[in-house]
Amino acid sequence: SAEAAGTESSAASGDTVTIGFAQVGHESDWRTASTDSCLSVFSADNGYDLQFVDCDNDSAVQLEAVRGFIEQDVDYIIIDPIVSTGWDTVLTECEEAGIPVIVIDRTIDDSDKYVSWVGSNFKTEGLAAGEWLKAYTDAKGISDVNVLVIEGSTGASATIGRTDGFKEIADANGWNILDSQTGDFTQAGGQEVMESYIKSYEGKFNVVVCQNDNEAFGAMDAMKAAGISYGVDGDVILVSFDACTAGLEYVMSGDINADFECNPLAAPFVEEVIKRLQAGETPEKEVYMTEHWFVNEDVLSTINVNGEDQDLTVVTKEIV
Ligand code: GYE
Repeated sequence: SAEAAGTESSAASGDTVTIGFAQVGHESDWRTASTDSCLSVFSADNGYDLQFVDCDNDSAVQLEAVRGFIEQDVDYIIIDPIVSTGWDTVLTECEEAGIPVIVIDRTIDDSDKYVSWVGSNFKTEGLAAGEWLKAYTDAKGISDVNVLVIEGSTGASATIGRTDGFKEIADANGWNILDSQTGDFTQAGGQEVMESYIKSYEGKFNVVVCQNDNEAFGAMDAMKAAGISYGVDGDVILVSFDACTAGLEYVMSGDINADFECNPLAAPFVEEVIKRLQAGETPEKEVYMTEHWFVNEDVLSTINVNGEDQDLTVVTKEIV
């Protein structure tokens, strides 16, 4: 396009910076927050021309979007990789075109042909959920721990990390993971998986771990419909990840026992990376964002994760 043709000199001279962003999709509240953050930081008012593509959780669409950005000769490409593999070829194409790639949120396993990654440590989130559950069940005198896991989208590094971290603690403590199936990070997926779990395991489980809040909302609907109580006053301990606003409200009401935050607001950090590149500097290869862990009950104030004591934030009154 005419606009794209002018980008090389305009970026250098401080005029409009053109960015292509290949977003995962629109599956969750977390995703909406991530998209909103990018749209507001990389706005026309701030001097950006943002080409935004919602890839609808389809890896083929995402690769095509990146190739489209190369064709438009954008100044920078931002990718939130739906899956962690299959990236080396297209990232080589970006490199050959001289377009710096910034990866956000989910990670890439099979290539390091990007300048920076900004996101969270998903394995630490999974470990934290496990350490919290260990301390909580100990404190409550629950020795028989029977867990159902509702996983995120298959092949996503967020799913892989949360699964690995939690499983490490589960194995170390001899917990019984009855089943672990994908709910695709959606509310409908969480509900569907929970409905089928209830058919197979009713009366046999006392913990449900959902790998994001939207799945937890769906799981709550399924348990409610089946007359199964959950949360701080219920029979089933409910653990979630993301800590989006609605998730925290459920922590506050006691429906979700513990929620492990994943920060969706990467865009300001990405802008820093871009500013450094614009200035001819080398940005950090990895940027980790700060996160908190939220619980309803004051049973524990800290948990030890990766050898360090970390605070838990108790949410019993409006803090969101
Ligand atoms: O947890 C989930 C979203 O990649 C960390 O994707 C992200 C995950 C997030 O759909 O809600």
